[in-house]
Formats: sequence, structure tokens, C-alpha cells
Amino acid sequence: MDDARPERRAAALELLEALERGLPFPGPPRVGLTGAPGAGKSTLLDALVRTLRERGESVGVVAVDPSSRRSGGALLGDRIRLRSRASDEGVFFRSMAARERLGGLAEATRASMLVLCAVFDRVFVETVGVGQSESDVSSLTDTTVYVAQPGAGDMLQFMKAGVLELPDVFAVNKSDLGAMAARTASELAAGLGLSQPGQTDWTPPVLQVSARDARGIDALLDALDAHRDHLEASALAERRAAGARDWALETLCLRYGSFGLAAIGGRAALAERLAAEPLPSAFAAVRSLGTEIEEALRKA
Ligand SMILES: Nc1nc2c(ncn2[C@@H]2O[C@H](COP(=O)(O)OP(=O)(O)O)[C@@H](O)[C@H]2O)c(=O)[nH]1
Ligand SMILES: [Mg+2]
Repeated sequence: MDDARPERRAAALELLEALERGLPFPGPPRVGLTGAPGAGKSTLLDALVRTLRERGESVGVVAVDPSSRRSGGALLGDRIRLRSRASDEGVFFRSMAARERLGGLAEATRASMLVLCAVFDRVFVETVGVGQSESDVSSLTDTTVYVAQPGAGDMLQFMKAGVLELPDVFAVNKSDLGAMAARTASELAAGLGLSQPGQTDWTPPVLQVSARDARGIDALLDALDAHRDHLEASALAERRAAGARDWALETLCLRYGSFGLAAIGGRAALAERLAAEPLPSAFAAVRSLGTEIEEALRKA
């Protein structure tokens, strides 16, 4: 996917389609970590990976950081972490800086995630922000964790207003900093109890963790497992399908713009078409609908 030559790209996309169709269901848990820059997502991932490795699980990680610069093949902030794991075959770390692949980020992220799902026991995707087209993680994963900082209760307003999708688990990080973390956690829990339009039978737990001191990591992993158990097979399949549709729609929108989408009836019509048929591969859908859009644009 990183190779820009058209024929290489087409071949890669075909492989990804085959992979997407062939992956066993349900496969490894797909977990997204999201939250503001600096909240401690990468540090928390590091702690999660260490604990999982101690338990004998292999882990794949895709980290997307739009703000980071690349240095020596890795994002600056991830260099040290990468070095410490260089000799462990049970962990694979892929980091991507958004600026380098405008428009193709969503594709590269999904591609990496699927490849890792074929190989590892558990897969994590780290991104900044939920419900923002380029870095949206909820369409890729089964379980979304929002990593919050002490004092940052702000995003709850957006979630209540429906701007951001409600995460499945909240982790208030940096609880080593003291009382502020506990206060943020109780504010969040209270806020969540107040109103949730479209409420399901899952109430997102609010956990206090310290990535720095590796505190609360087992409880967080328990919460991830609980959410995965909560999604029984049919709900998980439906969530994956909805994610694939959202992803395909967003990817087409990024690639062709609203002008391109209008050529085949507009975004809403496209969403309806995606929903009408089963979607064995989101990559296949993007390929065939993309061809259709290009033909319509040529005729126009
Ligand atoms: N005190 C404290 N600092 C932390 C903790 N977790 C991360 N940090 C620090 O917060 C900063 C941002 O961490 P990072 O993992 O890069 O955040 P990300 O941008 O969300 O991936 C770094 O300086 C970390 O050392 C924690 O649990 N406690
Ligand atoms: Mg990070």
C-alpha cells in the first residue's frame, strides 16, 4: 500500500481483498485507543503490550499520529519503544504519520490492521480522535477505548451532543498525578449516567489507570475482554459490517470528494447501496464503486 505505482497498488489491493474475505471470524480482538495528543495512549499501549506478552499473547499495533514527524522509519515518540522490542517476535509495531499519505491514510491503516489480524492474537490501533474522518478508529475496531487525561472532561459534551461516537471503555490515565484523576473519572461516570441517546445494554466502564506506573492494566484488559464477550457473535458481525460500510464510504469520499460522489447519486445514495448488500470486503467495495465513479465522471 505504500508503493504508489499503479500496477503495484492494484496488486496489493487484490491481495487485501482476498485477505479480508479469508480472515477467520471472529479472529483476534480488534481494539482501538483514541484520545487527545499527550493523553498517554502510546505509553498505555506499551504497558498493555508488556502485560500481554507476559501472558504469552502476541500483539500487533498500528499507531497513527497525524502530528508526528518521522525519523529513521519510526515516529519520533515511538523510537525508544520500538528499540526495546526489536528482538521480540511476538510484537509488531507499525507507525504512520498522517501527513505523509493524505487521503490514503484510512486505507493504509485498515490494510495494516487486517494483515496484523492474520498473524497476532490481539490487535490494537492507536489514533487521535473519534468520529473524525481521517483518524476515525471506531470503524476499524470491535472495542474503542477513550484515553482521557485528568481534568479533561470536555469531550463528554461532544459525545452527548452526538458529535463523537460513544467509546466502549474510558481509561482516565495518569492517575499517579493524584486526586484530579479520581475527580475526572467520577465526573465522566456521572455524565455518562445522565443521558445516552440510542443507549444499548452496555454501559461504558470508567477506569483509572497509570500507564507510567503500569497500574490498572489488568483491570483495563478485563474490561476489554468483557466488552468483547458482551458483543456475542451476531452483534460482533454486525459491528464489523457497519464499520466496513462506514470505512468504505469515508474512503470513497476522501478519494473522490463530494463532487465525485454526486456523480453516482451522492453520499446518502451511496450509503444506501453499501447497506443493501453484504460486504465481504470493504476494499472490494471501494474498488468497484471507485471504478463506477470514475466512469461516471468521464461521461459527465
Ligand atoms: N505522570 C504520567 N505521565 C504519563 C502517563 N502516561 C503517559 N505519560 C506522559 O504523557 C506524555 C504523552 O504520552 P504519550 O504516550 O506519547 O501520549 P499520546 O500522544 O496519547 O500517545 C509523555 O510525556 C508520557 O511520559 C502516566 O500514566 N502518568
Ligand atoms: Mg501516541
